[in-house]
Amino acid sequence: MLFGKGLGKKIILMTSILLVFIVSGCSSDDNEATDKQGKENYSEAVDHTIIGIEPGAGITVTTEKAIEEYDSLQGWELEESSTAAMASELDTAMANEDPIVITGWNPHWTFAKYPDMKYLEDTKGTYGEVEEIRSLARKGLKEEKPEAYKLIEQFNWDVEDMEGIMYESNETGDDIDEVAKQWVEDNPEKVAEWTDGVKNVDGVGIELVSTPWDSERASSGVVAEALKQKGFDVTVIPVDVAVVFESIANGDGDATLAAWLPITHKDFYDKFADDFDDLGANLEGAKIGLVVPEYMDIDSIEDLEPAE
Ligand code: PBE
Repeated sequence: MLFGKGLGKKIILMTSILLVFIVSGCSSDDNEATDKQGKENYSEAVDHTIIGIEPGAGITVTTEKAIEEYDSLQGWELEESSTAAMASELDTAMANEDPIVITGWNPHWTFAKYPDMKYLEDTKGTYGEVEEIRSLARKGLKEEKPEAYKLIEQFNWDVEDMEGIMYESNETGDDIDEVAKQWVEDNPEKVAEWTDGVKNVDGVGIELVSTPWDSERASSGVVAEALKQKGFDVTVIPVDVAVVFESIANGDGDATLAAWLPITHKDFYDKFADDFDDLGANLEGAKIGLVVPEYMDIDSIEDLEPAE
C-alpha cells in the first residue's frame, strides 16, 4: 500500500483535511459486483471527465500521465481551465451533492472550506506520496548576493503557516501580499530564523520568480517582506511553471520558492537540473492527487471506470 507508514504522521500535520482516507483496505479484494455498482455510475455521471486547472501546472502534466497509466482512466478527459473555474465547478457540485473528480492539492484553502473531501488512493504512485516545496537559486547568486542567498536558504515554514495566509486572504478578501506582510509582523521568531546571520544591504535588487497560485503568492509574499526588512529591493514575478525553471536556469530570475517535488514539477526540474542550485525544502507535507467529495462512495482511482 502506498499510504503506509510515515505518511500518516506527516499528513496529520496537514491540518484539517483529509486523512480520514488513510486507506483501510484494498478494493481489489472486494467483491467485484459490489465494486462495479455505483462506480460506473460516478464515472458516467461525471462524463469521464476530471475537472483540472491551468494547462501549464505540474498537476496537469501529472494527471495526463495518470490517464495514460490507469486502466480505469482509459478514455477519460482532463478539462483544463483555471483554478478559479475548478473551484466554481466544485462549489456547484458540492451544493447539489453531485459527483465530481478534481485535481486537488495541499496546501490549498479549498480543503479548509470543504473539509469533507478525500484523495483517491493512488495505487500506481503516479502522484507520489508526500511532496515538498523547494527553493532554487540561479548559479552565481551565492557569490553575487550572498545575503539574499542565505535568507532564501534559511526560509522554512509549515503547512499551517502557508494555509493560514491563504485561508485568511480568501475569507477576508484582503490581498495575499497584505496578509503575508502582516504574517511577517506577527511571527517575528520564525522570521528571525530566516534572517539569522543575514547582514543588512542597501537597496540590492532581487527578483523572485514564482507561480500564480495562492500557495506561492503566500511564500513569495513573506520572503519578499523579510528581504525588504534587510534592505533588499524585491520584485516578485508570477509566471508559468515552465518559465520559473527556465528563468532560474538561464539566470533571468534570481531565485524561486515554488518548486514542488519530487513529482509535481519533476519534468521541469530534470530538464534544467544542472543549471541551478537546489536549496532544499522550504515546506514539507504538501500533496497532489485526484480528489472527490466524501459523499462519493469510492476510495481509489481504480474504482473509476474507463469510458466505453
Ligand atoms: N499546484 C500548486 C501547482 C504548484 C502549486 C499544485 C497547483 C502545480 O504546478 O500543479
